[in-house]
Amino acid sequence: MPEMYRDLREFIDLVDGLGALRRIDNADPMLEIGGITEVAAGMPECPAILFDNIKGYPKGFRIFTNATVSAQRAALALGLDPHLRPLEALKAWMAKRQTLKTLDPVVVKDAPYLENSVTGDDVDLARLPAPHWHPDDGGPYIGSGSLVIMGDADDGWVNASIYRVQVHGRNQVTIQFDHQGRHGAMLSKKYWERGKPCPVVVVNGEDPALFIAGFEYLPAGQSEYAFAGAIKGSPIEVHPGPFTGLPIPAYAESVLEGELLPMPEFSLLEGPFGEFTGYYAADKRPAPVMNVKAIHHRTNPILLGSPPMKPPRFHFGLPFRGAGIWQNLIACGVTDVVGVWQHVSQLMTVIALEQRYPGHAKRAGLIAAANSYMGRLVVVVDEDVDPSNLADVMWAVTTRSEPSESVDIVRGGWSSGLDPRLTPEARDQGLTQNSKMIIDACRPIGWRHKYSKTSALSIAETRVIEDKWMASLRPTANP
Ligand SMILES: Cc1cc2nc3c(=O)[nH]c(=O)nc-3n(C[C@H](O)[C@H](O)[C@H](O)COP(=O)(O)O)c2cc1C
Ligand SMILES: [Mn+2]
Repeated sequence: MPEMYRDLREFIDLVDGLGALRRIDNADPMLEIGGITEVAAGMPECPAILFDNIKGYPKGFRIFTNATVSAQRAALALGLDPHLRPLEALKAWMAKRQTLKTLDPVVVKDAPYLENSVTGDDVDLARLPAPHWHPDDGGPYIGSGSLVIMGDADDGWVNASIYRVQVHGRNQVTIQFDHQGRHGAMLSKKYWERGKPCPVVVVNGEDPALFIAGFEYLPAGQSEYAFAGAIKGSPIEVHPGPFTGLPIPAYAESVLEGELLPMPEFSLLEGPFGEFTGYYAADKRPAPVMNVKAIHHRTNPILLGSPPMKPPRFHFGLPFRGAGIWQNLIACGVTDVVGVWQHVSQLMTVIALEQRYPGHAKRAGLIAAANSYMGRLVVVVDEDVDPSNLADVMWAVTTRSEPSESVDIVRGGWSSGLDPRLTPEARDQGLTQNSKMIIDACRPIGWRHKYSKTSALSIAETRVIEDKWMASLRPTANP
Protein backbone atom coordinates (compact mmCIF):
# COMPACT_ATOMS: atom_id res chain seq x y z
CA MET A 1 0.00 0.00 0.00
CA PRO A 2 1.53 3.33 -1.02
CA GLU A 3 1.79 6.15 1.48
CA MET A 4 -1.45 7.95 2.33
CA TYR A 5 -1.56 11.65 3.10
CA ARG A 6 -3.48 13.14 6.03
CA ASP A 7 -4.15 16.52 4.44
CA LEU A 8 -3.27 18.71 1.47
CA ARG A 9 0.14 19.57 2.97
CA GLU A 10 1.15 15.96 3.23
CA PHE A 11 -0.03 15.34 -0.31
CA ILE A 12 2.17 18.21 -1.52
CA ASP A 13 5.13 16.62 0.29
CA LEU A 14 4.46 13.33 -1.52
CA VAL A 15 4.27 15.17 -4.85
CA ASP A 16 7.58 16.85 -4.04
CA GLY A 17 9.04 13.42 -3.28
CA LEU A 18 8.10 12.31 -6.80
CA GLY A 19 9.95 15.33 -8.21
CA ALA A 20 6.72 16.74 -9.65
CA LEU A 21 6.45 19.95 -7.60
CA ARG A 22 7.52 23.41 -8.79
CA ARG A 23 7.61 26.43 -6.49
CA ILE A 24 6.84 29.85 -7.96
CA ASP A 25 7.16 33.21 -6.21
CA ASN A 26 5.80 36.66 -7.08
CA ALA A 27 3.06 35.59 -9.50
CA ASP A 28 0.04 37.86 -9.88
CA PRO A 29 -3.38 36.40 -9.01
CA MET A 30 -4.72 38.60 -11.81
CA LEU A 31 -4.35 36.16 -14.77
CA GLU A 32 -0.72 35.12 -14.14
CA ILE A 33 -1.44 32.24 -11.75
CA GLY A 34 -4.14 30.98 -14.11
CA GLY A 35 -1.87 31.36 -17.14
CA ILE A 36 1.09 29.60 -15.53
CA THR A 37 -1.21 26.78 -14.38
CA GLU A 38 -2.56 26.25 -17.91
CA VAL A 39 0.86 26.33 -19.58
CA ALA A 40 2.27 23.88 -17.01
CA ALA A 41 -0.71 21.55 -17.47
CA GLY A 42 0.07 21.40 -21.19
CA MET A 43 3.68 20.30 -20.64
CA PRO A 44 4.47 16.58 -21.04
CA GLU A 45 5.55 16.30 -17.38
CA CYS A 46 2.64 18.48 -16.25
CA PRO A 47 4.10 19.69 -12.94
CA ALA A 48 2.06 20.67 -9.88
CA ILE A 49 2.71 24.22 -8.71
CA LEU A 50 2.90 25.81 -5.27
CA PHE A 51 2.61 29.59 -5.53
CA ASP A 52 3.96 31.68 -2.62
CA ASN A 53 4.70 35.36 -2.09
CA ILE A 54 1.67 35.98 -4.25
CA LYS A 55 1.48 39.56 -5.44
CA GLY A 56 -0.59 41.59 -2.96
CA TYR A 57 -0.59 38.94 -0.21
CA PRO A 58 1.68 38.15 2.72
CA LYS A 59 4.21 35.33 2.40
CA GLY A 60 2.69 32.01 3.41
CA PHE A 61 -0.74 32.54 1.85
CA ARG A 62 -0.24 29.97 -0.90
CA ILE A 63 -2.06 28.49 -3.87
CA PHE A 64 -1.54 24.92 -5.11
CA THR A 65 -2.60 24.06 -8.67
CA ASN A 66 -2.47 21.08 -11.05
CA ALA A 67 -2.76 18.86 -7.97
CA THR A 68 -4.18 15.80 -9.72
CA VAL A 69 -3.80 16.80 -13.38
CA SER A 70 -1.21 14.10 -14.16
CA ALA A 71 -2.07 10.40 -14.19
CA GLN A 72 0.68 9.83 -11.64
CA ARG A 73 -0.76 12.30 -9.12
CA ALA A 74 -4.34 11.17 -9.74
CA ALA A 75 -3.16 7.66 -8.78
CA LEU A 76 -1.32 9.03 -5.74
CA ALA A 77 -4.48 10.82 -4.61
CA LEU A 78 -6.44 7.55 -4.87
CA GLY A 79 -3.94 5.70 -2.73
CA LEU A 80 -2.67 3.72 -5.74
CA ASP A 81 0.94 3.11 -6.72
CA PRO A 82 1.90 6.29 -8.64
CA HIS A 83 4.32 4.25 -10.75
CA LEU A 84 1.55 2.20 -12.35
CA ARG A 85 1.04 2.84 -16.04
CA PRO A 86 -2.01 5.09 -16.57
CA LEU A 87 -4.30 2.36 -17.94
CA GLU A 88 -3.28 -0.03 -15.17
CA ALA A 89 -3.97 2.70 -12.61
CA LEU A 90 -7.44 3.33 -14.06
CA LYS A 91 -8.15 -0.40 -14.02
CA ALA A 92 -7.04 -0.60 -10.38
CA TRP A 93 -9.34 2.31 -9.53
CA MET A 94 -12.24 0.72 -11.41
CA ALA A 95 -11.73 -2.46 -9.39
CA LYS A 96 -11.31 -0.58 -6.08
CA ARG A 97 -14.39 1.55 -6.76
CA GLN A 98 -16.55 -1.53 -7.37
CA THR A 99 -15.89 -2.87 -3.90
CA LEU A 100 -15.43 0.38 -2.00
CA LYS A 101 -16.83 0.33 1.55
CA THR A 102 -17.83 3.79 2.74
CA LEU A 103 -16.33 4.93 6.04
CA ASP A 104 -18.23 7.51 8.09
CA PRO A 105 -16.28 10.55 9.27
CA VAL A 106 -15.24 10.84 12.92
CA VAL A 107 -15.57 13.96 15.05
CA VAL A 108 -12.31 15.14 16.61
CA LYS A 109 -11.60 17.79 19.26
CA ASP A 110 -8.61 19.46 17.64
CA ALA A 111 -9.12 21.39 14.44
CA PRO A 112 -6.13 23.06 12.83
CA TYR A 113 -8.53 24.97 10.58
CA LEU A 114 -9.44 27.06 13.65
CA GLU A 115 -5.86 28.29 14.22
CA ASN A 116 -6.91 31.73 12.94
CA SER A 117 -10.50 33.05 12.93
CA VAL A 118 -12.29 36.27 12.17
CA THR A 119 -16.04 36.83 12.50
CA GLY A 120 -18.67 39.54 12.08
CA ASP A 121 -17.43 42.92 10.89
CA ASP A 122 -13.84 41.68 10.79
CA VAL A 123 -14.65 39.29 7.95
CA ASP A 124 -12.80 40.43 4.86
CA LEU A 125 -12.30 38.05 1.96
CA ALA A 126 -9.41 40.18 0.73
CA ARG A 127 -7.32 38.32 3.37
CA LEU A 128 -7.28 35.22 1.17
CA PRO A 129 -5.92 35.18 -2.39
CA ALA A 130 -8.56 34.47 -5.05
CA PRO A 131 -7.25 34.31 -8.61
CA HIS A 132 -8.82 35.79 -11.67
CA TRP A 133 -8.21 32.63 -13.73
CA HIS A 134 -9.11 33.36 -17.39
CA PRO A 135 -9.12 36.73 -19.20
CA ASP A 136 -12.89 37.06 -19.68
CA ASP A 137 -13.95 35.67 -16.31
CA GLY A 138 -16.44 37.82 -14.44
CA GLY A 139 -14.22 38.17 -11.38
CA PRO A 140 -11.97 36.38 -8.90
CA TYR A 141 -12.84 32.83 -7.85
CA ILE A 142 -11.75 31.56 -4.45
CA GLY A 143 -13.58 28.33 -5.19
CA SER A 144 -12.41 26.48 -8.29
CA GLY A 145 -11.54 23.24 -6.52
CA SER A 146 -13.25 24.07 -3.22
CA LEU A 147 -15.72 21.85 -1.43
CA VAL A 148 -19.17 23.21 -0.57
CA ILE A 149 -20.79 21.64 2.51
CA MET A 150 -24.52 21.70 3.25
CA GLY A 151 -26.79 19.60 5.43
CA ASP A 152 -30.34 18.34 5.04
CA ALA A 153 -32.89 20.46 6.94
CA ASP A 154 -34.49 17.30 8.41
CA ASP A 155 -32.09 14.40 8.58
CA GLY A 156 -28.37 13.94 9.08
CA TRP A 157 -27.27 13.87 5.44
CA VAL A 158 -24.25 16.11 4.83
CA ASN A 159 -23.32 16.79 1.22
CA ALA A 160 -19.83 17.92 0.19
CA SER A 161 -19.32 18.66 -3.51
CA ILE A 162 -17.31 20.91 -5.78
CA TYR A 163 -19.17 24.02 -6.98
CA ARG A 164 -17.43 27.16 -8.11
CA VAL A 165 -17.34 30.14 -5.75
CA GLN A 166 -16.92 33.73 -6.95
CA VAL A 167 -15.88 36.56 -4.61
CA HIS A 168 -18.11 39.67 -4.62
CA GLY A 169 -16.63 41.91 -1.94
CA ARG A 170 -15.69 41.83 1.75
CA ASN A 171 -18.20 39.24 2.91
CA GLN A 172 -20.17 37.90 -0.02
CA VAL A 173 -19.57 35.09 -2.48
CA THR A 174 -21.84 33.32 -4.97
CA ILE A 175 -22.15 29.56 -5.42
CA GLN A 176 -23.02 28.22 -8.86
CA PHE A 177 -25.06 25.06 -9.46
CA ASP A 178 -24.95 23.78 -13.03
CA HIS A 179 -28.53 22.53 -12.71
CA GLN A 180 -31.27 22.05 -10.13
CA GLY A 181 -30.41 18.37 -9.66
CA ARG A 182 -27.18 19.25 -7.85
CA HIS A 183 -27.45 18.16 -4.23
CA GLY A 184 -26.43 21.62 -3.06
CA ALA A 185 -29.32 23.11 -5.05
CA MET A 186 -31.77 20.59 -3.57
CA LEU A 187 -30.60 21.06 0.03
CA SER A 188 -30.64 24.86 -0.09
CA LYS A 189 -34.10 24.88 -1.70
CA LYS A 190 -35.46 22.87 1.22
CA TYR A 191 -34.33 25.56 3.69
CA TRP A 192 -35.56 28.38 1.47
CA GLU A 193 -39.02 26.85 1.16
CA ARG A 194 -39.26 27.12 4.94
CA GLY A 195 -38.31 30.79 4.76
CA LYS A 196 -34.82 30.17 6.13
CA PRO A 197 -31.34 30.78 4.75
CA CYS A 198 -29.29 27.62 4.26
CA PRO A 199 -26.21 27.11 6.46
CA VAL A 200 -23.23 26.57 4.20
CA VAL A 201 -19.47 26.06 4.44
CA VAL A 202 -16.87 26.53 1.72
CA VAL A 203 -13.76 24.44 2.36
CA ASN A 204 -10.63 25.60 0.55
CA GLY A 205 -7.58 23.40 0.56
CA GLU A 206 -9.25 20.06 1.29
CA ASP A 207 -7.25 16.90 0.82
CA PRO A 208 -7.36 15.32 -2.67
CA ALA A 209 -9.52 12.36 -1.59
CA LEU A 210 -12.23 14.87 -0.68
CA PHE A 211 -11.65 16.67 -3.98
CA ILE A 212 -12.18 13.41 -5.88
CA ALA A 213 -15.20 12.42 -3.76
CA GLY A 214 -16.70 15.87 -4.41
CA PHE A 215 -16.62 15.13 -8.16
CA GLU A 216 -18.25 11.67 -7.88
CA TYR A 217 -21.90 11.19 -8.74
CA LEU A 218 -23.09 9.76 -5.42
CA PRO A 219 -26.76 9.13 -4.71
CA ALA A 220 -28.74 11.66 -2.66
CA GLY A 221 -28.40 10.86 1.02
CA GLN A 222 -24.87 9.53 0.72
CA SER A 223 -22.00 11.60 2.07
CA GLU A 224 -18.93 12.41 0.04
CA TYR A 225 -17.02 12.35 3.37
CA ALA A 226 -17.73 8.62 3.71
CA PHE A 227 -16.58 8.00 0.12
CA ALA A 228 -13.37 9.98 0.70
CA GLY A 229 -12.76 7.96 3.88
CA ALA A 230 -13.06 4.79 1.80
CA ILE A 231 -10.52 6.07 -0.74
CA LYS A 232 -8.07 6.83 2.07
CA GLY A 233 -8.79 3.69 4.07
CA SER A 234 -9.35 5.80 7.20
CA PRO A 235 -12.23 8.07 8.21
CA ILE A 236 -12.16 11.79 7.48
CA GLU A 237 -11.66 13.71 10.72
CA VAL A 238 -14.19 16.50 11.11
CA HIS A 239 -14.88 19.24 13.64
CA PRO A 240 -18.16 21.19 13.80
CA GLY A 241 -18.03 24.74 12.47
CA PRO A 242 -18.53 27.30 15.29
CA PHE A 243 -21.13 29.22 13.24
CA THR A 244 -22.97 26.52 11.26
CA GLY A 245 -22.37 23.39 13.33
CA LEU A 246 -21.70 21.57 10.04
CA PRO A 247 -18.91 18.98 10.13
CA ILE A 248 -15.76 20.47 8.57
CA PRO A 249 -12.58 18.53 7.72
CA ALA A 250 -10.32 19.29 10.68
CA TYR A 251 -7.24 19.65 8.49
CA ALA A 252 -8.85 21.95 5.89
CA GLU A 253 -6.55 24.81 4.98
CA SER A 254 -9.16 27.57 5.04
CA VAL A 255 -12.90 27.73 5.60
CA LEU A 256 -15.75 30.17 4.98
CA GLU A 257 -18.84 29.74 7.14
CA GLY A 258 -22.13 31.45 6.49
CA GLU A 259 -25.60 31.29 4.99
CA LEU A 260 -26.88 30.89 1.46
CA LEU A 261 -29.68 33.39 0.93
CA PRO A 262 -32.95 32.41 -0.76
CA MET A 263 -33.33 32.88 -4.49
CA PRO A 264 -34.95 34.71 -6.22
CA GLU A 265 -35.29 37.32 -3.43
CA PHE A 266 -31.50 37.57 -3.22
CA SER A 267 -28.99 37.00 -5.98
CA LEU A 268 -25.90 38.46 -7.61
CA LEU A 269 -24.78 38.20 -11.21
CA GLU A 270 -22.27 35.35 -11.42
CA GLY A 271 -19.68 34.55 -14.10
CA PRO A 272 -18.91 34.14 -16.80
CA PHE A 273 -16.27 31.51 -16.02
CA GLY A 274 -14.12 29.54 -18.47
CA GLU A 275 -15.36 25.94 -18.63
CA PHE A 276 -13.57 22.59 -19.06
CA THR A 277 -14.48 22.60 -22.77
CA GLY A 278 -12.13 25.54 -23.24
CA TYR A 279 -15.06 27.92 -23.90
CA TYR A 280 -17.44 30.16 -22.00
CA ALA A 281 -20.91 28.66 -21.77
CA ALA A 282 -23.09 31.60 -20.74
CA ASP A 283 -23.14 35.28 -19.89
CA LYS A 284 -23.49 36.62 -16.37
CA ARG A 285 -26.45 35.00 -14.64
CA PRO A 286 -28.09 35.34 -11.21
CA ALA A 287 -26.67 32.94 -8.62
CA PRO A 288 -27.35 32.42 -4.91
CA VAL A 289 -25.40 34.61 -2.50
CA MET A 290 -23.55 33.39 0.57
CA ASN A 291 -23.16 35.88 3.39
CA VAL A 292 -19.83 34.98 4.97
CA LYS A 293 -20.05 35.14 8.76
CA ALA A 294 -16.65 33.69 9.66
CA ILE A 295 -13.30 32.96 8.02
CA HIS A 296 -11.04 30.35 9.60
CA HIS A 297 -7.64 29.29 8.38
CA ARG A 298 -4.55 27.40 9.30
CA THR A 299 -1.40 29.41 9.67
CA ASN A 300 0.03 29.80 6.15
CA PRO A 301 -3.05 28.39 4.42
CA ILE A 302 -2.98 26.77 0.97
CA LEU A 303 -5.80 27.24 -1.54
CA LEU A 304 -6.43 24.20 -3.75
CA GLY A 305 -6.99 25.85 -7.13
CA SER A 306 -8.40 23.80 -10.00
CA PRO A 307 -9.48 26.05 -12.84
CA PRO A 308 -11.09 24.48 -15.90
CA MET A 309 -8.63 24.67 -18.80
CA LYS A 310 -8.54 24.09 -22.53
CA PRO A 311 -8.56 20.32 -23.28
CA PRO A 312 -6.82 17.96 -23.00
CA ARG A 313 -5.89 19.50 -19.65
CA PHE A 314 -8.32 18.26 -17.00
CA HIS A 315 -8.69 18.32 -13.22
CA PHE A 316 -7.94 14.60 -13.05
CA GLY A 317 -5.16 12.93 -15.03
CA LEU A 318 -7.00 9.61 -14.90
CA PRO A 319 -10.37 9.68 -16.68
CA PHE A 320 -12.59 8.73 -13.74
CA ARG A 321 -15.78 8.88 -15.81
CA GLY A 322 -14.12 6.38 -18.16
CA ALA A 323 -13.80 4.00 -15.21
CA GLY A 324 -17.56 4.39 -14.78
CA ILE A 325 -18.15 3.41 -18.43
CA TRP A 326 -15.84 0.42 -17.95
CA GLN A 327 -18.05 -0.64 -15.04
CA ASN A 328 -21.19 -0.07 -17.18
CA LEU A 329 -19.78 -2.43 -19.84
CA ILE A 330 -19.03 -5.12 -17.29
CA ALA A 331 -22.45 -4.67 -15.67
CA CYS A 332 -24.09 -5.15 -19.10
CA GLY A 333 -22.18 -8.38 -19.64
CA VAL A 334 -19.80 -7.11 -22.31
CA THR A 335 -16.79 -9.41 -21.89
CA ASP A 336 -13.16 -9.15 -22.93
CA VAL A 337 -12.79 -5.40 -22.38
CA VAL A 338 -9.09 -4.79 -21.84
CA GLY A 339 -9.32 -1.06 -21.33
CA VAL A 340 -11.41 2.11 -21.41
CA TRP A 341 -10.03 5.62 -21.63
CA GLN A 342 -11.21 9.14 -22.28
CA HIS A 343 -9.28 11.79 -24.19
CA VAL A 344 -9.93 15.50 -24.79
CA SER A 345 -11.16 16.08 -21.22
CA GLN A 346 -13.84 13.34 -21.31
CA LEU A 347 -15.10 14.40 -24.76
CA MET A 348 -13.80 11.28 -26.54
CA THR A 349 -14.21 7.72 -25.24
CA VAL A 350 -12.11 4.75 -26.38
CA ILE A 351 -12.73 1.08 -25.63
CA ALA A 352 -10.21 -1.66 -26.33
CA LEU A 353 -11.55 -5.20 -26.46
CA GLU A 354 -10.81 -8.63 -27.79
CA GLN A 355 -13.61 -9.28 -30.31
CA ARG A 356 -15.30 -12.58 -29.67
CA TYR A 357 -18.47 -12.47 -31.79
CA PRO A 358 -20.10 -10.34 -34.51
CA GLY A 359 -21.65 -7.24 -32.93
CA HIS A 360 -19.40 -7.33 -29.87
CA ALA A 361 -17.57 -4.11 -30.73
CA LYS A 362 -20.79 -2.29 -31.72
CA ARG A 363 -22.48 -3.37 -28.51
CA ALA A 364 -19.66 -1.85 -26.49
CA GLY A 365 -19.65 1.30 -28.63
CA LEU A 366 -23.37 1.87 -28.15
CA ILE A 367 -23.17 1.47 -24.38
CA ALA A 368 -20.25 3.90 -24.25
CA ALA A 369 -22.08 6.37 -26.52
CA ALA A 370 -25.13 6.27 -24.27
CA ASN A 371 -23.00 7.03 -21.22
CA SER A 372 -20.53 9.54 -22.65
CA TYR A 373 -21.49 12.85 -21.09
CA MET A 374 -21.14 15.64 -23.68
CA GLY A 375 -18.76 13.55 -25.81
CA ARG A 376 -19.23 13.33 -29.58
CA LEU A 377 -16.75 10.60 -30.38
CA VAL A 378 -16.54 6.95 -29.35
CA VAL A 379 -13.86 4.67 -30.80
CA VAL A 380 -13.62 0.92 -30.37
CA VAL A 381 -10.22 -0.69 -30.97
CA ASP A 382 -8.75 -4.18 -30.79
CA GLU A 383 -6.92 -5.51 -27.75
CA ASP A 384 -3.47 -4.80 -29.18
CA VAL A 385 -4.13 -1.04 -29.12
CA ASP A 386 -3.55 0.93 -25.92
CA PRO A 387 -6.70 3.08 -25.54
CA SER A 388 -4.82 5.56 -23.34
CA ASN A 389 -2.40 6.33 -26.18
CA LEU A 390 -4.10 8.72 -28.59
CA ALA A 391 -1.46 8.16 -31.30
CA ASP A 392 -2.06 4.40 -31.20
CA VAL A 393 -5.83 4.94 -31.29
CA MET A 394 -5.53 7.13 -34.39
CA TRP A 395 -3.25 4.54 -35.96
CA ALA A 396 -6.06 2.03 -35.57
CA VAL A 397 -8.67 4.49 -36.89
CA THR A 398 -6.60 5.23 -39.99
CA THR A 399 -5.59 1.62 -40.73
CA ARG A 400 -8.53 -0.54 -39.58
CA SER A 401 -11.70 1.48 -40.16
CA GLU A 402 -13.37 2.13 -43.50
CA PRO A 403 -15.43 5.30 -43.10
CA SER A 404 -18.14 4.12 -45.50
CA GLU A 405 -18.72 1.04 -43.33
CA SER A 406 -17.34 1.67 -39.86
CA VAL A 407 -19.09 4.82 -38.68
CA ASP A 408 -22.48 5.14 -37.00
CA ILE A 409 -24.14 8.28 -35.71
CA VAL A 410 -26.56 8.25 -32.80
CA ARG A 411 -28.70 11.36 -32.49
CA GLY A 412 -30.19 13.09 -29.45
CA GLY A 413 -27.59 11.91 -26.92
CA TRP A 414 -26.57 13.15 -23.47
CA SER A 415 -24.95 16.58 -23.45
CA SER A 416 -25.31 19.77 -21.40
CA GLY A 417 -25.57 23.52 -21.51
CA LEU A 418 -21.76 23.66 -21.44
CA ASP A 419 -21.65 22.24 -24.98
CA PRO A 420 -20.38 25.02 -27.29
CA ARG A 421 -21.90 23.35 -30.40
CA LEU A 422 -25.55 23.54 -29.30
CA THR A 423 -27.37 25.75 -31.78
CA PRO A 424 -28.60 29.08 -30.38
CA GLU A 425 -32.19 27.86 -30.87
CA ALA A 426 -31.60 24.58 -29.05
CA ARG A 427 -29.85 26.44 -26.24
CA ASP A 428 -32.80 28.86 -25.89
CA GLN A 429 -35.19 25.92 -25.63
CA GLY A 430 -32.96 24.04 -23.19
CA LEU A 431 -32.54 21.17 -25.67
CA THR A 432 -29.11 20.11 -24.50
CA GLN A 433 -28.53 17.05 -26.65
CA ASN A 434 -25.86 16.17 -29.20
CA SER A 435 -25.04 13.35 -31.57
CA LYS A 436 -22.37 10.73 -31.06
CA MET A 437 -20.16 9.23 -33.72
CA ILE A 438 -19.13 5.64 -33.08
CA ILE A 439 -16.08 4.52 -35.03
CA ASP A 440 -15.43 0.80 -35.17
CA ALA A 441 -11.67 0.76 -35.61
CA CYS A 442 -11.33 -2.97 -34.97
CA ARG A 443 -10.22 -5.36 -37.69
CA PRO A 444 -13.45 -6.45 -39.45
CA ILE A 445 -14.74 -9.44 -37.52
CA GLY A 446 -15.48 -11.52 -40.65
CA TRP A 447 -11.94 -11.55 -42.01
CA ARG A 448 -9.82 -10.38 -39.09
CA HIS A 449 -7.57 -13.47 -39.32
CA LYS A 450 -6.65 -12.52 -42.89
CA TYR A 451 -5.86 -8.91 -41.92
CA SER A 452 -2.32 -7.70 -42.69
CA LYS A 453 -0.04 -8.63 -39.84
CA THR A 454 1.31 -5.66 -37.90
CA SER A 455 5.02 -5.08 -37.76
CA ALA A 456 4.71 -3.10 -34.52
CA LEU A 457 5.90 -4.36 -31.17
CA SER A 458 3.05 -5.70 -29.10
CA ILE A 459 2.30 -4.01 -25.77
CA ALA A 460 3.97 -6.91 -23.94
CA GLU A 461 7.06 -6.86 -26.19
CA THR A 462 7.32 -3.11 -25.67
CA ARG A 463 7.28 -3.58 -21.88
CA VAL A 464 10.08 -6.16 -22.03
CA ILE A 465 12.28 -3.79 -24.03
CA GLU A 466 11.41 -0.87 -21.76
CA ASP A 467 12.24 -2.79 -18.61
CA LYS A 468 15.59 -3.93 -19.93
CA TRP A 469 16.72 -0.90 -21.97
CA MET A 470 14.83 2.21 -20.88
CA ALA A 471 17.61 3.35 -18.53
CA SER A 472 20.02 3.40 -21.49
CA LEU A 473 17.64 5.57 -23.48
CA ARG A 474 17.18 8.30 -20.87
CA PRO A 475 19.04 11.62 -21.22
CA THR A 476 21.04 10.74 -18.08
CA ALA A 477 22.36 7.48 -19.61
CA ASN A 478 25.53 8.99 -21.10
CA PRO A 479 27.21 11.10 -18.41
C1 LIG B 1 -13.02 21.37 -10.38
C2 LIG B 1 -14.51 21.13 -10.49
C3 LIG B 1 -15.38 22.20 -10.60
C4 LIG B 1 -16.75 22.00 -10.66
N1 LIG B 1 -17.59 23.08 -10.72
C5 LIG B 1 -18.93 22.89 -10.66
C6 LIG B 1 -19.82 24.01 -10.58
O1 LIG B 1 -19.42 25.18 -10.55
N2 LIG B 1 -21.16 23.78 -10.51
C7 LIG B 1 -21.66 22.50 -10.53
O2 LIG B 1 -22.87 22.35 -10.45
N3 LIG B 1 -20.85 21.42 -10.63
C8 LIG B 1 -19.50 21.59 -10.67
N4 LIG B 1 -18.66 20.51 -10.74
C9 LIG B 1 -19.24 19.15 -10.86
C10 LIG B 1 -19.73 18.62 -9.55
O3 LIG B 1 -18.80 18.79 -8.52
C11 LIG B 1 -20.01 17.10 -9.64
O4 LIG B 1 -20.91 16.85 -10.68
C12 LIG B 1 -20.55 16.51 -8.35
O5 LIG B 1 -20.76 15.13 -8.55
C13 LIG B 1 -21.85 17.12 -7.91
O6 LIG B 1 -22.15 16.61 -6.63
P1 LIG B 1 -23.63 16.52 -6.05
O7 LIG B 1 -24.25 15.34 -6.75
O8 LIG B 1 -23.43 16.28 -4.58
O9 LIG B 1 -24.35 17.79 -6.34
C14 LIG B 1 -17.27 20.69 -10.67
C15 LIG B 1 -16.39 19.61 -10.57
C16 LIG B 1 -15.03 19.83 -10.48
C17 LIG B 1 -14.11 18.65 -10.35
MN1 LIG C 1 -23.77 14.56 -3.34
